[in-house]
Amino acid sequence: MKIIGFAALAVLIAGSAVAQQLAPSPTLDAVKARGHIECGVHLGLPGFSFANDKGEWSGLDVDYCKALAAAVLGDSTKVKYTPTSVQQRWPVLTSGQVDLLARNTTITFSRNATLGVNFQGINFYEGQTFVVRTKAKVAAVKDLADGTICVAAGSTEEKAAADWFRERNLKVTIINFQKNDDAISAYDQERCDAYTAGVGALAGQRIKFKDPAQHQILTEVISNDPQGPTTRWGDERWQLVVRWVLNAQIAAEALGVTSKNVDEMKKSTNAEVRRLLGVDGKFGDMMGISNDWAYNLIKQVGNYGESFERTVGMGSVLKLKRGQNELWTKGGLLFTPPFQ
Ligand SMILES: N[C@@H](CCC(=O)N[C@@H](CS)C(=O)NCC(=O)O)C(=O)O
Repeated sequence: MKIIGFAALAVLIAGSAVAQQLAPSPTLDAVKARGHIECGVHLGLPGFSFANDKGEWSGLDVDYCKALAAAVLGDSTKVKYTPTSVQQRWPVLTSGQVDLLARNTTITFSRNATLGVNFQGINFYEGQTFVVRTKAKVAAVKDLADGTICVAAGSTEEKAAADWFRERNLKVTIINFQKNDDAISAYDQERCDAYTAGVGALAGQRIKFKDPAQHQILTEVISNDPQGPTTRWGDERWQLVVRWVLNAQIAAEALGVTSKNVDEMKKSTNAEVRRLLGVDGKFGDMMGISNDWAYNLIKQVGNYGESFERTVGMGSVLKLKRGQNELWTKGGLLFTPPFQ
């Protein structure tokens, strides 16, 4: 009995030692070796991922890439941005050309099940709507029946618009464009009665119209489009890092940790704040990165709320309200699992 007891104990000890070994992560190794993150972003969507004329990228998704670089490499500037279209984004990710996508990408069942990609959380709750010409007197989506709608081919918006009109037995002509900018200019040249995209995306796209004042974004929303960082299948430890960097951005806001007070917060007595900032526990070690990972991203990029305000919120040209993208404690949907 005693011998079996010892044997069982030995197995247990060996088992826990194995559990503490880091699973291999070819992506994380490659990122560390090359010294920067390869981030797949949007072709150019103000507020989300947009390069100015100096080639400097900014936006909510770009901030996520920067946060990941700060967490993994200690420096938020160590990112190379690869613009990807609606169609190219999948092969660019699965071929290994980028380490992840952070570009207005909706989580859907069939993408998850068939494209070899995984979604690591939600950094923007988007909802689809339509932009129409003010002179057209379209008040509701149903008023577009018998009309023509321009949309980017291969987007969730293309499918959701078709579903919406079909379910209501309403006829509509949907024209899809391989290049989204062509869809926008076709609408702008009055070849379509409406252009459809997410509310947040449209707030950014609107800037591209010849005369933005002539257009109106409908308030009716026809879909839920949760979007977030996307990885390819395999390399679970890289997926872990991508997922928890997003969680850290959101948890920092929930815990009141900002880029301004993060040094002060290291003295906090709150157990979760202490673990998040690497004062207690070794959460970085568990992922194979520095224990300062979350401290670095908060210090250099800020928490989720700071990013939101600066890129798409009231401090930006888009002026989006937090809405669903607010913490659950303030009536929104943002929530993270505990840092425990
Ligand atoms: N949520 C959509 C977004 C797709 C998307 O990026 N659509 C448009 C509007 S925001 C776009 O600008 N595409 C850029 C392009 O490929 O030209 C999806 O995941 O399919």
